[in-house]
Amino acid sequence: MLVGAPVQSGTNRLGCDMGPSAYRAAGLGDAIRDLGIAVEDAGTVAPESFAAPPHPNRAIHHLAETAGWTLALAAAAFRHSEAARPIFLGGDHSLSAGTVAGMALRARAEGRPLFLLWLDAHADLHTLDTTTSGNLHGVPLAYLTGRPGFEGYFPPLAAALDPARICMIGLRSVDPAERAVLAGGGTRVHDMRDIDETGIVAPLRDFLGAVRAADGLLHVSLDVDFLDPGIAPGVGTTVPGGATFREAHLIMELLHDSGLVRSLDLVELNPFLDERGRTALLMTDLAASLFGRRILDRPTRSF
Ligand code: NNH
Ligand code: MN
Ligand code: MN
Ligand code: MN
Repeated sequence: MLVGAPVQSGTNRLGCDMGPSAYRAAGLGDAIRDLGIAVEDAGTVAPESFAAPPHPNRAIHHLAETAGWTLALAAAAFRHSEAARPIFLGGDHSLSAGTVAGMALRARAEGRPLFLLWLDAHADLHTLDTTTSGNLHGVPLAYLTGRPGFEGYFPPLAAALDPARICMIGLRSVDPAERAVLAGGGTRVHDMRDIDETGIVAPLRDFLGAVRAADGLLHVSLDVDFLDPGIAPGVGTTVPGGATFREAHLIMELLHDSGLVRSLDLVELNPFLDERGRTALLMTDLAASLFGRRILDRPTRSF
């Protein structure tokens, strides 16, 4: 199920709202249909209205609008995950505050724990009080894990995520306030140095093993800037030293083989900054790998 989430309010680089159109133009629906999977397009979500008071942190912009998207996307994620595996076409990363909140409700309805794989150069762990950029694509994980300071400004969180059920891979730009939170432990954190040293397979296999052992439901949030800017230029926050083409595909292939993924965010694509659609096409191919496209048939390994 494709769900358009043209969220733009979480960043000041305009263009993310064109993301859903770019994925449709890149043929995402057909790429997955070609794998023998029925794909419906649920169209595009619209934000709810949300009355947020002005926040004392004057750097913050578009707070009420982002909170309204969070409300709408949580409902959409819950609804579209009942009988299908939704792919949320972003849209900047603030949209995950909504999609993951909705998936947490879905997990609770099924009596299973929600696990989250966060593929990103950034930790997105700022609170409304610590963000200095004021860009709310930098806060979804703080909101989702129930860190303080969101009350009254964002929709109340029905089910906060346990940090121990989050795995981050790809980090290479972490702000001091986020570093302090990560140092507190709990979350599985693999920065690019870890990946250089151990490769991508070992940490992912460990995490998938934990998801399987807990009979968990897995949501994957893929930020374009997880990828190296040399292969994925269509994003506002490029950071050198990102995942390679094969590292990214291998993650998707292993995720497919695990059979554990229930929902996927494709976030931060900025078609205005892309080169002839190559980033949209790469993200489309990565989604296809996650849904089962493979180079050769091989026995499925389980985790
Ligand atoms: N940490 C920075 C901020 O809060 C950058 C966040 N930007 C992202 N996150 N693209 O994935 O402004
Ligand atoms: Mn604006
Ligand atoms: Mn992000
Ligand atoms: Mn990022």
